[in-house]
This record gives sequence, C-alpha cells and structure tokens, in this order.
Amino acid sequence: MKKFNIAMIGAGFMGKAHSLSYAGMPMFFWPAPGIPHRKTVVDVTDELAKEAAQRFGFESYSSNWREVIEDPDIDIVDIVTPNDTHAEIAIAAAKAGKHIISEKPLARNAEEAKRMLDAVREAGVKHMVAFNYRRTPAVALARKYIEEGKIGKILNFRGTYLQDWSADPQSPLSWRFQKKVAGSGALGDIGTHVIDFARYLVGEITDVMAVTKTWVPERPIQTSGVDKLGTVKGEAEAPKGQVDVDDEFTTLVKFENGAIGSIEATRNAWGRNNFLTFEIHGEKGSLYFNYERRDELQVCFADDPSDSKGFRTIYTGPEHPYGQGLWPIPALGIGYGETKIIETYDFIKSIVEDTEVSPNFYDGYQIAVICDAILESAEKGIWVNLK
Ligand code: SOE
Repeated sequence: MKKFNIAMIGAGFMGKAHSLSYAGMPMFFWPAPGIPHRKTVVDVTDELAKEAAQRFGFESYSSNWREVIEDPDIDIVDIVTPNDTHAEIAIAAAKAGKHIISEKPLARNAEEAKRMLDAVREAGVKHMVAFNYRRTPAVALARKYIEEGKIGKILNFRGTYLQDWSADPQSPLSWRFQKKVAGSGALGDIGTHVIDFARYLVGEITDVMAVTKTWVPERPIQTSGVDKLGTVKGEAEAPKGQVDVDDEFTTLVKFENGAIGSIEATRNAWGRNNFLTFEIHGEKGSLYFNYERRDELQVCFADDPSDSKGFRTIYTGPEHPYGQGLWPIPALGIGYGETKIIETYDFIKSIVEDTEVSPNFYDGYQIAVICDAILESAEKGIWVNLK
C-alpha cells in the first residue's frame, strides 16, 4: 500500500479537519487506496508550526512553504490557508509536480482560479477543491436518486447557507471581511458550497440575477490571533475598519437543462448555525436536505400511494453511498469529520487509480466564474449570462 507524504500549508480550523481525515481515512476505508502520511506542517512562525506538528501529528514542521513544496519527499500539497494565498502556493506546487488539494473557495476570483487550473493541467498533477459537504452520504444519495431518475426531470433547486457568527457587529474584522484577502464575503465563504451542490445535483448554471448586502459596514479591527468565527468579541473602544465584502446575497439562477431556482447565503441570520439546505423539485418527486440534520434525506415520490404521500425520512447507513466504510447501522451520526475523511479517500483513490476526482480545479474555476457573475449582477442590477 503506497504511502503519500503530505505537506499541509496552514494549521487553523481546516488544518485540524484535514489532519483528522489523514489519520482517520484508513481506519474507515480499509483496505485503503493509499496511506496518507502527515509529513510536514507549515505555519507562519517556527514556534506555531512546531505546536501544530505536535497537535496534528506531523513528523516535521517549517515556516517556509516554498522550501517544503520543493522537498522531493512530498507527494501531496494541502492548502488550508486564507484565500489570497491559494493561487501562489498552488501554482508553485504544480510546478514542483505535487498533487494538490486546496480549501474552498479555490481563489478570490475567476482570473486567479483560471491561472491555478492552467498550472495543474500543464503539470499533469491531480487536483481537488475541498467542497466537502457534497460528500455527506445523504447528499451523495440525492445525486444517486437523481441519476436513477427517481424524481424525473428537475424543475427547481432552492439552496441556502445560513449562519449567524457575524450577526454581532462586535464580531471582529477578520480576513473574511476583507476583499483583498477573501475575494468576497458570505458568497465565497459559504455561498460557494451551495453553488457546488447546485452544479453537482442539477447541472451547469447559465444565468444569475442577484442582490448583495453588507449589513455591518465597520467592525473592530482584529489585532492578533486566529479567526474565531465570531466567538471572540472586539473591544468596544478598538478602532474600526471597513468591511468591503457582502454579508449576504440572494440570486435567482437558470440552469443549462432548463431548471430554475434560487441560492442564498448569509452569516447574519440569528439562530441559524450551519443551515446548509437544498430542496429539489422534479416532475416525479422532491428531495430535501439540511446539513443540521445530516444523517437524513427527506424524499417524496409522486408514485407513493396517495393515502401516504408526503415527505418521509431516509436515515443514511451502510446501504448508502460510502456506507460500507462508515458506521454499521444508520443514523449513528455523520459529522464534519466523516465528510473530510471521505474527501481524502476519494482524492487518494484518484491518484492511485489515475482518475479525475470532482470537485477539482475546473469546478473551482467554474464556481469562481459564477461568483464573479453574481457580484456583477448585484452591482449592475441586471441578469448576467455566463457564456
Ligand atoms: C465559516 O463561515 C466556515 O468556516 C466556512 O468557511 C466553511 O466553509 C464552513 O464549512 C463552515 O463555516
């Protein structure tokens, strides 16, 4: 069984999730397609990198990512840094011949994402973007039902991603509120997960008509420390800085196959935590998913007996996508960790079997094109066609 040496660039919240997936993948999916080995972790200082190596189980550490990606022992570069660094690291890693997995969104805009796509294609390396939610078994099951024709031709997709961690105006001005670092706000950070669902389940988006809002135009400047997603309050007297990204967006969408729908995301919806949902209506039935109840897929089929028609719940388990590797009975509990473990499984498998994995940098680029179009549509107040 081949061992794959991982260099993980970054060591925050996503570093934790990815490290867990490297350790856990062979425990779940056995025989594993390959063994991910936590070789080197990179953080901004040696001290932080050393601590990350201890915490996340890496063999070595560094504060120099350029040196690390040139290391001939490294097979895979894993990018878990803020958005403004993805392109530089990925392009250098591709040139060094490394396979790459990058956190989402792939880049700050389509131009940057295109350069990354060109680099991996030219280098002939494997590439993946970490839109992990589509690897929730219930979401993969929805796709299976759609492919099997269980709900017929799709008419409508409604997707939401609602959180509340930035609803408090004292939630500090982290990099996620700065266009030069993040590219966009709720759109790139969480809206892209819904766009990924829409493309995965329905197909390519052709037109968008959007509105965006920035509800909290200034926030207390965060002087140090990692982004704690609203759990740290800025000091009342701290100087404030400008938020130059969207807090919320809503867009109407048209799909290539004729379906229509809507996508919305906000981080200012009190009471909503990880309210990532879709409802899909087809000619022969409907599907509903909410990540806050991620073991469940709600289904309603038009040919259900008329006296018992209505949504019912399927609890995912061994019979469902990825079920053989997960837990032995349904509803034991799928979590964020499992979605990341499955992601690692599919990525390593694609390297070993020399196949294309999705979502990859092409998908990341297409999603960036859609995001740019949403921002353009909101700014000009017009429908934007993507072709
Ligand atoms: C913050 O909104 C965040 O951490 C996103 O960046 C992630 O993609 C999402 O999975 C959880 O929330």
